[in-house]
Amino acid sequence: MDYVDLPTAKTARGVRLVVLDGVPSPWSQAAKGLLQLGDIPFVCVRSSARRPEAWRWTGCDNAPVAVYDDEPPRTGWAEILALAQRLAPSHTFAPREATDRAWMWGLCHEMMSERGLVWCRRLDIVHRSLVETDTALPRAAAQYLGAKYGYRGADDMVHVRARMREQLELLASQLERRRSGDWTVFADGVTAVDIYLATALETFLPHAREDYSNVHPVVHRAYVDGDAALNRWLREQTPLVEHRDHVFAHVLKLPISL
Ligand SMILES: N[C@@H](CCC(=O)N[C@@H](CS)C(=O)NCC(=O)O)C(=O)O
Repeated sequence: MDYVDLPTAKTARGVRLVVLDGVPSPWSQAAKGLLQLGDIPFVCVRSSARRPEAWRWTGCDNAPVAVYDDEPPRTGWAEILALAQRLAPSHTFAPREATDRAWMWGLCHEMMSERGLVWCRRLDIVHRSLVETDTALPRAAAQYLGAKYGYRGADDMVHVRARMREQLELLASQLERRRSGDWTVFADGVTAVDIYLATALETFLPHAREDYSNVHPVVHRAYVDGDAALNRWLREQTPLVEHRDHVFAHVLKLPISL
């Protein structure tokens, strides 16, 4: 996977993926993982609120965004996954059996969509940074993310955190019940849910600091910081942790790429 500057990306063909600069955001990391999984050639362009030139190109003020040839930019995780499916039809990004497939899309939605697991985790980090601890994100960054992604204060956080716990329990129980006979969630091999799940868990139980050599220590610490009881429970969820390690061994690779 190559990182290119914006003028190079604009004149290239194929998939250009605008990704978040400096932060291993689960949306951007998963989009790269899906394209790698399908052996789809692509280049990445870094972007952020401090480097918004690529956002002006895509017309979307966040990342990832996938631009394929002259087609309209794809700005949502589900659209990006559908593009990967189209460009690598021989790879099974979603189970072949319809009930499993519907279930997989549902699990992905519970992680990636608005108020999905990683959205809730972002609000959790914002709340921790603004109200509960001085070791998370700098105040200005937390205020920016909070205003942009629907932070509504302490009362709402009770619901957000309950939902986050419920979503983690759902994913853990899905792994317990899996029938694949292998480490993947479904019997069809590595599907999109495996990639999303590993990148989501990384925001709660990140790999060691050495594996985050490209990442600002503040971001790693924000991922490490969390509710003590939830983190204790998560560390006991061996199938979740082992699943994440398999995905990194087979697809995503360490150190974290940015
Ligand atoms: N619509 C996107 C949402 C992605 C998203 O929430 N991106 C955030 C990740 S933290 C982002 O780019 N944040 C940086 C910013 O808003 O400045 C998707 O579904 O892929």
